[in-house]
Amino acid sequence: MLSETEVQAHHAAISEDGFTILENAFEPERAEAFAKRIREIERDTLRPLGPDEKEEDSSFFRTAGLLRLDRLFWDVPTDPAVCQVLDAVLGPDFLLSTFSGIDLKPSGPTVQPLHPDDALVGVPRPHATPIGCTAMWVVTPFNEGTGGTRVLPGSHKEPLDLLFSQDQERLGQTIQPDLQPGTILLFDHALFHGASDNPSDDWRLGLQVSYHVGWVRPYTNWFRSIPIEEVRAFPEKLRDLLGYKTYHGIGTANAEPGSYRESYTGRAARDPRLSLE
Ligand SMILES: O=C(O)CCC(=O)C(=O)O
Repeated sequence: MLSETEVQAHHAAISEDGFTILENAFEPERAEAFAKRIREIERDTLRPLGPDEKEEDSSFFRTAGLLRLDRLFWDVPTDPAVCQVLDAVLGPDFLLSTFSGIDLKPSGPTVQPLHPDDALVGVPRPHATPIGCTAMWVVTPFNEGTGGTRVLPGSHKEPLDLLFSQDQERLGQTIQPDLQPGTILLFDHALFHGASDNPSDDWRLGLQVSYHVGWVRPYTNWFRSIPIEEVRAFPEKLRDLLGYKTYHGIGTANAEPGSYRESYTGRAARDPRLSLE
């Protein structure tokens, strides 16, 4: 647990810089256990390449469905220190938005463009209050030599246009913190950030744990209140309204747990609708 002073310091850093770093947030032994288990899942579940797909088309393996795949991951989203800071930043009853492993391939020019995680949230920047935060759990070393996450301090308060501008001076202020396994990088979704090239010979693994404010939700929880057997009989448009569809292709419609390839240059095609088979 963090002291009240520590919570306030992390909250102030997120407000001011858009991110904070929780050092020694989890034991190196846990990092090793996460790495071992994710690599096993990758080996056992990685989706085969499609007919027109090449291995080099992908930048990393994403492992989704961790909560169903192993109890080992159950106490990741509920980490007490992260939740203390999120209570302060996002307010009560924040929700888990997504949770997956990101295993960046070695020796690859895979640089991911800087981006905010809430680009499709249709409210003006800077947001009056943060809408979501991502906790990046550092499982293997993150630094310039391994493709560690880059962040542009203070960019959560700047317009989206900055990303498309030629303002090399401002964009050049992007930093790539040197983070040891056991560290958590916690940032406002509005912050410009991104993975980087991984010039090393090793895979770079992080757990991406993303949350959003509690008020981003339908008033009625349709997934709980209407059994899936009944949803199957509904017309497609009605199912879409209940949430069985992505938003502009964003959001994982396919809830299948396991590992799949993703590319930073061309996002892997996702089903716009959840299969109700
Ligand atoms: O893997 C990273 O370092 C960052 C990943 C990221 O920002 C994303 O997938 O949106």
